[in-house]
Amino acid sequence: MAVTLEKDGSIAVVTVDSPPVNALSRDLRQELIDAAEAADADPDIEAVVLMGAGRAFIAGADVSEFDRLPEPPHLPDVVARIETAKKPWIAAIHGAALGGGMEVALGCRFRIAAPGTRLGFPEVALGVVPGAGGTVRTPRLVGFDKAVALVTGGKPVGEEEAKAIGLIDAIAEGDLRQAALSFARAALGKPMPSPLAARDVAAPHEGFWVEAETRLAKRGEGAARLRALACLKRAAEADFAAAMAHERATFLELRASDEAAALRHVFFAERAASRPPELKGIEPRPIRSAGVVGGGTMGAGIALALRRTGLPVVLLERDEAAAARGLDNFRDLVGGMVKRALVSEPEADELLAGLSVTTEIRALGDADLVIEAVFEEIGVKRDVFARLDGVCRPDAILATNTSYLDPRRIVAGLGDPERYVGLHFFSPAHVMKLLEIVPLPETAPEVLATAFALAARLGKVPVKAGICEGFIGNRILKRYRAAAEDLLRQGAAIADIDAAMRGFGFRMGPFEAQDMGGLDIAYLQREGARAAGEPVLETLADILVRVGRKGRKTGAGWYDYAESAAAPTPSSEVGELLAAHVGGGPSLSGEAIAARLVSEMAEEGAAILAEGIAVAAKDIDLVEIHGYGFPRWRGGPMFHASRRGAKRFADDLGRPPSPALAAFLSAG
Ligand code: T1G
Repeated sequence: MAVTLEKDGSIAVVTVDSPPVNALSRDLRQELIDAAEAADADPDIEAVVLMGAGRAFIAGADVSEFDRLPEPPHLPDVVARIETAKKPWIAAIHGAALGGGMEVALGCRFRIAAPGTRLGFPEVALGVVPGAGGTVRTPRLVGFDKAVALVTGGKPVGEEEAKAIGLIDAIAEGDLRQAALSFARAALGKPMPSPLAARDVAAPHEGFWVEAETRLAKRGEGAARLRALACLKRAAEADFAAAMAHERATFLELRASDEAAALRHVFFAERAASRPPELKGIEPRPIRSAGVVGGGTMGAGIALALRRTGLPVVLLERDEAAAARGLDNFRDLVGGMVKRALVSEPEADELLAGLSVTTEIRALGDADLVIEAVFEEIGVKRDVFARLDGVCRPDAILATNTSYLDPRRIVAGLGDPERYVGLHFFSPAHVMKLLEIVPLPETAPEVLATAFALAARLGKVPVKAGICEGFIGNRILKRYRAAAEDLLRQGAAIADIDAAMRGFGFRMGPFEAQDMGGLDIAYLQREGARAAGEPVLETLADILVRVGRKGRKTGAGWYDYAESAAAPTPSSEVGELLAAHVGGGPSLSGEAIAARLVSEMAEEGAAILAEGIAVAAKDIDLVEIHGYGFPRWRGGPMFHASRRGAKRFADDLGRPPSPALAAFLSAG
């Protein structure tokens, strides 16, 4: 039994206990209805307090049921049964009341929440809309302005804000159960508010919906947000029953959509990635202090990411001038967060107070973890680790932030190999969620477990990557860029390729992204490899860098960035520079361009999977979504490929897929 009913005097306490988060599975929905029947049938019961056991009140519908047809009792019926119960129900909320959990709470006559509770409607993040009255009851409680923000924004609110907007009636002081029992007893002595279904709602001002729709359309993140707005609009125009019917039809339609399937795929992939099965039961080491070597953009970003978790950080640079620059870099990043109101001034002061910048490596002697983020050159990195070995505690974990070098070469022949690990952050490191964790063959399991625990503490999405050039993300990026240049060679225009990828859902296309980051970074890597005797093909980007076209920072890259121009402009110089290399191939539509480039990414992903560099296809999807801007609502290149299926791949690629990709596609 996941739902129990016990009595405290004349108040029934109905407790939902379905670990891990009381998701509203079919059985749980039936047991809630049974509890409402039992409470109504018991003449001694005057009111019902509804609580959740464990970490959350109710986390929402059971998302794992969404790949199957909906089974009765359906959640709207459960909510209606609670709402029409003879005895008033009081939702006693802790942890989280999200989606269907919030909708159940809206079916209750009152809502009381404990401090630290998150309440809201994350459905749009799953590609659906609330499906059990969220878009119809919420405006009746908090008005349309707040309801639109809650439902289309998808971001939960805390108990203070929930109380302020009227989503809850009270914040529990002390023990939630006792507070709810007292609240229930007090409520019985007062006039009972009408159920939300019976309340009218004032329509919003003229122009409200157009403004909201314009704002949401700019986000361009799939269809769910705009469809949720349409449900709220219906709730303003139609009666309760008609609005509920519209909402339910929209929910059922979206629940079956590719976008919702993609977002569910990512939802579960993120959770699986944070808990690799091979680390189950392995205790991470405690991290109470950290060091970062290198105060450049990456090092300062990593230091800030660590500081934001409250860790004291020692930032080491080679000399006073570099140390001063490192501190300035850190200050600039913190200042940027203050400007964006992500941290307050006092928090900014605290972030700075916990950072000490030094040129003395022995200052790292007591750090539990040290992350190297110096210049991407093997000799420079080896020197850093040789020195760290001499001063750090034997149980300190030493990590390299290298983005494509082989960590084994960096630390070969140095100290205890079990303590090294690759932690590849993405710039800006205090913002980007992806963290590629690259174990060496000798990395100790608890060192790896500590890396994953650190990722969770940093709020990052960790993905374990094997060792190859570029690990997972940069290896696919290299393939993506080469494929984009191939399309150039075949005659496609730079601006058309970028537009096609923005149309697919990327914030930027491959060429504008290179201009943003700088063409010279990859160019230097290629030149380094060529100098080391590796057979590295000439790229079209090489031609541009050699004439100084390094991107935005030089005012010219794949595009021209004239001061006067409002936006980057296609460059005639680039046309001349590349004229000898681009031919008049068949022109491709935007869809065909996107299909081609995403397929090339998927083909590289299939090779990465076949080589064991990635443990699972879903990990590759997480890397692309959280590290490279692949649209989340497309699910990632591997998910997208598996949904497109093998038969369309020959067309997309313009050639038969590789054996690895064909094998991946046939595995289904
Ligand atoms: N359904 C199924 N499983 C879920 C789940 C859910 N809603 N939420 C979490 N899990 C699993 C998760 O996969 C993981 O499994 C474990 O629980 C712990 O999750 C009709 C249509 C509540 C804030 O979107 O935000 O209601 O990996 O690691 O960090 O209108 O879980 O252990 O096997 O995230 O403590 C709307 C999603 C659904 C909330 C807790 N609800 N969940 O965080 O644990 S749609 C949501 C969360 C809906 C209605 C609509 C978080 C949490 P495993 P976790 P956590």
